[in-house]
Amino acid sequence: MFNSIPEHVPTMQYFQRRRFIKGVGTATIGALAGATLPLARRKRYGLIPGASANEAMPIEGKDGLRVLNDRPLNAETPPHLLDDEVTPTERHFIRNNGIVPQDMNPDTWMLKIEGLVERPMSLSINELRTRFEVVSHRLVIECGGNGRARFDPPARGNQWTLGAVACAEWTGVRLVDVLEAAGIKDTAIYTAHEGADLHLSGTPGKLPISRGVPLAKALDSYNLIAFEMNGGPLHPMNGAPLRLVIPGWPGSCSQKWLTRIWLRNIEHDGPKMGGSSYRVPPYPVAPGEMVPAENMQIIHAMPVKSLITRPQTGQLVKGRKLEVAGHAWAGDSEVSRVDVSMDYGATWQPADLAKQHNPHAWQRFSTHIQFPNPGYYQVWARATDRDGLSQPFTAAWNPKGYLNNALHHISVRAI
Ligand SMILES: Nc1nc2c(c(=O)[nH]1)N[C@H]1C(S)=C(S)[C@@H](COP(=O)(O)O)O[C@H]1N2
Ligand SMILES: [Mo]
Repeated sequence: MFNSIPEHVPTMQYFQRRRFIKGVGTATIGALAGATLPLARRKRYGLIPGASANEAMPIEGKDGLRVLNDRPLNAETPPHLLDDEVTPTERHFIRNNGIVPQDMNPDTWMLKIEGLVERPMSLSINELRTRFEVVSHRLVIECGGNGRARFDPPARGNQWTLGAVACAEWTGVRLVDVLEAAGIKDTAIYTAHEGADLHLSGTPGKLPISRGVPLAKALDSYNLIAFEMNGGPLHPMNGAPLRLVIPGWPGSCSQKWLTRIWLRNIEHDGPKMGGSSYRVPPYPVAPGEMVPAENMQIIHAMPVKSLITRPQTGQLVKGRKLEVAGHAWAGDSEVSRVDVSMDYGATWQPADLAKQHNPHAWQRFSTHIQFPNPGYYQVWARATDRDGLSQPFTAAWNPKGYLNNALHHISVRAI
């Protein structure tokens, strides 16, 4: 049995009222044509019914996302639509592992804080708002599998290219404040996160994903229990009405539809914590090499990376001068420089790089390029973090295709 999108989930009109939608006609067609999806299924996963194949397959409240999979719904944002410093809600990617919950009512939503705490708590969203300081931060969420499509031999899973990343402004309370109010016991070493979505099998009580982080990471004051996204409600597909945002680490740590956090005295062993999920070999392996699951290690911070968001690849450049811009980010660290090349890395020129708006926000880079001759060029960008680590030309292959932070480039023709 699958759940349908319930009545009280914010509707299309709701998003239009809030100007979250720029018009469904501007959305691009995904890998799947709208016509190939049965109506009931489209509705169930938040896709707008009635979209014809030659128009688009828009997702309610989203604009221009490319759908990779509709069950569960997974959709990424093309780089040129990620040009904003703060990613608009309608352009925040979607990565679902299970069946989205039926009930997303913020008035009745409860969050439990349990496990190795002195005072277990059960809190409504209103209690979170009134008992704790409410803060807003711009925070990067990037799926650990972003870039998977570029691995050879291919790795199984959603074939994300570049767009499973976003930096929205999230509002909520600090995870650390809530944990401290509950009283962290000395024996606690790891968090465990649970949400209200259901395993794809539909088995009651079976979770599709439940991840956690070591206590030291959980205490980072930029982790939020968030109830607002860009000053509005969370999009239903981004975890409404309550989610964790654990920036800098794989997006999977940021539990959506958050119902329970419990503290444990072991590394959390929930679904997608073991085997090859969000884990990589601790030593270099050859492309395609078998790695025993017990050798794999949990991914911690995401590596330094950049994305060119302006211009869109394929641009015709008149006058041979081009402004190139984008964002760079570096897990728990900070980006200290971005360089750009138009000759396949033979020479590099430094780009202007903005300071972090707050820790864990991505940083804007921009520069002007002067092409010496008319012709075809690839423009490459390379970010370096404050420890001197740069993006590689090729990311190390690993069985599930995680952590692909290889250099991004666009192609242009100068005339
Ligand atoms: N409850 C729940 N939380 C979840 C997921 C999920 O399937 N269920 N997916 C995770 C993964 S793998 C990622 S990358 C992020 C994506 O967040 P987004 O869909 O808001 O972009 O949510 C994480 N939180
Ligand atoms: Mo993810």
